Amino acid sequence: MVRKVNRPGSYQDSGLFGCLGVGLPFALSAKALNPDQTVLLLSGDGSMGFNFMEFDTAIRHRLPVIVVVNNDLAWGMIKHGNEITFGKDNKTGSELGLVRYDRMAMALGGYGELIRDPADIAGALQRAKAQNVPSCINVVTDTTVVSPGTTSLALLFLEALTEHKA
Ligand SMILES: Cc1ncc(C[n+]2csc(CCOP(=O)(O)OP(=O)(O)O)c2C)c(N)n1
Repeated sequence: MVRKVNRPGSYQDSGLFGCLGVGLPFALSAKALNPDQTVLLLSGDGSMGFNFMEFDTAIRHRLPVIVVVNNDLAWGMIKHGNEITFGKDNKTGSELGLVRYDRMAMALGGYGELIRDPADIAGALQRAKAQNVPSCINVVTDTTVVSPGTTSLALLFLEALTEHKA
């Protein structure tokens, strides 16, 4: 994949292996380098759990990034991939329940909101920006939506599995 970088110091890459959890550390370095710009991180709920304590780093270093969690209550890619490959009942260990990252942000001294209605997202973002502290907008999303990337990967895997069995 070719990516266009518009100016020096404006691109971060975690490498080839889809390294979950890099979002928050990357957002902090982006904010440290660009203090006058708004830095917004979009993260999965599972990914958020990897390095959430970096929220404390954000508070200590006064790096007011805004984190939006797409909270589908699961390791979504794994859950949906397993359902496609092994059938609807096979989602062992991939459901996370509702983790209150918004409250965790507040407990550390940041700002947080739990959002269930998409109509409330814009207002929450404005409030987070006005607070000017690290913020977490925890958005509960539709747990049934499957990413097209997940579907194609799972179908490839299923094909390989079927060929192996044949
Ligand atoms: C460090 C690391 N561990 C495990 C994986 C395997 N993995 C790929 S996608 C995924 C689930 C991600 O869940 P979430 O962040 O909630 O995003 P969603 O798929 O629900 O959008 C996992 C565990 C990975 N890519 N990187």
